[in-house]
Amino acid sequence: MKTNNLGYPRIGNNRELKKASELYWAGKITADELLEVGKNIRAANWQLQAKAGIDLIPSNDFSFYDQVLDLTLTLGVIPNRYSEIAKANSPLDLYFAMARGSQKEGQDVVAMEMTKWFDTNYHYIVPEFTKNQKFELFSTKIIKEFVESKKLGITTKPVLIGPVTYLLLGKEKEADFHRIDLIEKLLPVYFEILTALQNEGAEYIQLDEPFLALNLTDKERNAITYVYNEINKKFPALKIILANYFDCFGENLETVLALPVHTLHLDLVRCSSQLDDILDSGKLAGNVNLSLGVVDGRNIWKNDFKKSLATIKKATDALGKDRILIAPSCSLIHSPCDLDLETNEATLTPEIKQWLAFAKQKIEEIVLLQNFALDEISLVDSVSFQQNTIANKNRKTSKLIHNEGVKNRVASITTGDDQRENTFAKRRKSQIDALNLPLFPTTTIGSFPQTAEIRSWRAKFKSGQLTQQQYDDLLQKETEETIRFQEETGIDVLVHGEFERNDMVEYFGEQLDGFTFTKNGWVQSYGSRCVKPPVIYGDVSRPTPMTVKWAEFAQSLTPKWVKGMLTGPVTILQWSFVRNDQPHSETCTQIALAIRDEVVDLEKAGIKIIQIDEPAIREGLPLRKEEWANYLDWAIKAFRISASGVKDDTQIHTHMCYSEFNDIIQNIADMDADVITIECSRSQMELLDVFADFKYPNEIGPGVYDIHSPRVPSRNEMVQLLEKASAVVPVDKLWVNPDCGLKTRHWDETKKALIEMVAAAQQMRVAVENTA
Ligand code: THG
Ligand code: ZN
Repeated sequence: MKTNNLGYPRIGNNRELKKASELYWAGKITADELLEVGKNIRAANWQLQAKAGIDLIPSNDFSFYDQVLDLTLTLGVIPNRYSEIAKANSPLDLYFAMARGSQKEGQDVVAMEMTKWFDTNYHYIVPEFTKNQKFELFSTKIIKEFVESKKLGITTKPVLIGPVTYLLLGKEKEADFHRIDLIEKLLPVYFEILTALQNEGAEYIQLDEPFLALNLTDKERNAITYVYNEINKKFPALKIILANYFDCFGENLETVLALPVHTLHLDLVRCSSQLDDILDSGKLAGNVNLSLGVVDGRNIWKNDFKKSLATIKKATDALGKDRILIAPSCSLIHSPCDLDLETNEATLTPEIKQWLAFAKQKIEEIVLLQNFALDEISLVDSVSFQQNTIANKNRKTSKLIHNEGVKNRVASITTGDDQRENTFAKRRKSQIDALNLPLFPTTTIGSFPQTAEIRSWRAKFKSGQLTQQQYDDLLQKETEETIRFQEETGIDVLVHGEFERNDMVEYFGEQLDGFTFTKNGWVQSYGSRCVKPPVIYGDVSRPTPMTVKWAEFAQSLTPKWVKGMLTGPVTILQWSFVRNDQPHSETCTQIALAIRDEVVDLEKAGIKIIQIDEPAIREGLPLRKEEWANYLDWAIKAFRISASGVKDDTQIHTHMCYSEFNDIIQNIADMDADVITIECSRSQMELLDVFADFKYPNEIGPGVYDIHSPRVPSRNEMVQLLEKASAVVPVDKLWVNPDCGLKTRHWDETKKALIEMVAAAQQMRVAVENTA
């Protein structure tokens, strides 16, 4: 029996990688200094796992930006628009230009698209394929990192995304072909990589194929069979671990069971029935091992040893101990680094802390489970086992968790609670009269730059160096300046800027009962950007209004409309660590009621336009289609409950990013928001076609520029995008806004871009008036 880890967080215990990357991009440290930070993190991670007793320690799980982009560079899948940059720069700078775009003289190029990694809050850079796509071994990162680990005396298990999943993660940039057809051209480069690794002494290779958790076409499934048979033919001695995670194999199981691989990894957290399915099928070949993903890689709850040991026993009874590996359910990049760093008992009480495990603790759990399963430590004598049993029992019975008032309110929701009083057509008339907005109304998604200065105020306030009054004064000044900037720029619907907020989910979590939060529980979201998800441990309620004070203050400064800004229930749920002792639907409904109260309070305070962001609705969609209807039913209902307490002439907006809407457009329409703003610019308004084809009934603001890149767009680019949009959406239903919030941008870029954006909207108004 071996212990097997699938991936370890690469951001560093104190976000060293984030800090170094951002310094490098700002020109403040050299490439060598950045590379050194990466090397130190890798060494620390390998050594931690080796010391803990992990047998199969991953390498190539490190990345300076994203593991999919790493593979894109490895395979030489470099879109043509970067060819000048490739000639003139180091591979590292080429890599960052692909991730972030570039605005250097003569190298003005947009970034590659970014999208959600399955149903997580991690984002990857989308590979772009052409019909005659060539593949070549362009970067040898994976081989170098393997050699680097060997030099430290640790023979690691290189990890890479499998060829089928790699192709499916990408998109076609030309018509008339499907990317899966590239498989035969792609495979030889994988062979080159495997050959090099084998020559360097690699014994195990982990190939991640999480697309096996999705509904595949026959062609895609056949590609799996083809790939793993070819690999086995060429590399009979390599021990291939085929990793699937985030859901069951489903109807792909039969295909998977016929594959000549060394080990299958199962996510038994997301799909607890998988082990029985495999054992009962009797179709597992006698030489295939199982890696049991029993420790949740995506949540922060302590493992339940009793339960895991029962699962492990079932597997060892059937297959023998030698054929079993103990593992986390998926890579630990979705977990924060180390619970030991949470030393502030005021934020995370000892009672709650005893229920939790972060990446380092999960590694320890995996080794303990192995020891228990091998009878190397007797359960009765083990303090760790006793503590684990007690912690899990305490959590079930804790008074912190249950609130009868909340449970009763959820139980008494009736039909009508999730419906606005009148139809959109009726509401629209009232809103046109009440709001008096021009054609192509301009707005932003909510946040304005969170400068280092603002973050430093918050840090000082939290550590007691600033009083509440001093902190509020600083924030008020910043808010007022932002209102003035928007007025001067001619934006129609203003926002207050969200300077009081750390993160759009964390901020609400901090104010809601049933939530707690960490000091250092960072998880990578994309590139250098991290989030610190709140922990939902109990029944959720809103003790007092959360945003009304700031919305009211901002509205008092200006005669223009100021939008109230809230995060929706599904997104709060999706971007938190959620309790696993009741259905997500129940928790989500509790949050929806809290947000509903806030919406009603904003309306009472005179706020006429209220945005309830739901960027995570799409990512929460189950991976397997069979489960979609149930999810969409409760998720859409939760949004509607949050939005339906207001009068006709209060305008409800929502916002979504990186979403593929094709398959859920009906459900998005069912949300019945008066206005939806969506990410659109990186895909050149491609996304909007779905809304157009569907004849989406309500108003839409397709993002006209990409805020994830520091590049400032030109007025013309935005006019062109708006013209594209006008061709498919009635002009009186179009809004003009950036793709997303501006909190990651600097003020100079933001100002330039918004001035251009307003000019673009004005140009569109003139054009429409001239044709009228
Ligand atoms: N919050 C949360 N999840 C998200 C987003 C968010 N997922 C999708 C999308 N937005 C991802 N984008 C971002 C954008 C900015 C940041 C994180 C994710 C960000 N993080 C700060 C950083 O890394 O410097 C840290 C935040 C802080 O200082 O409090 O800016 O918006 N939950
Ligand atoms: Zn967004």
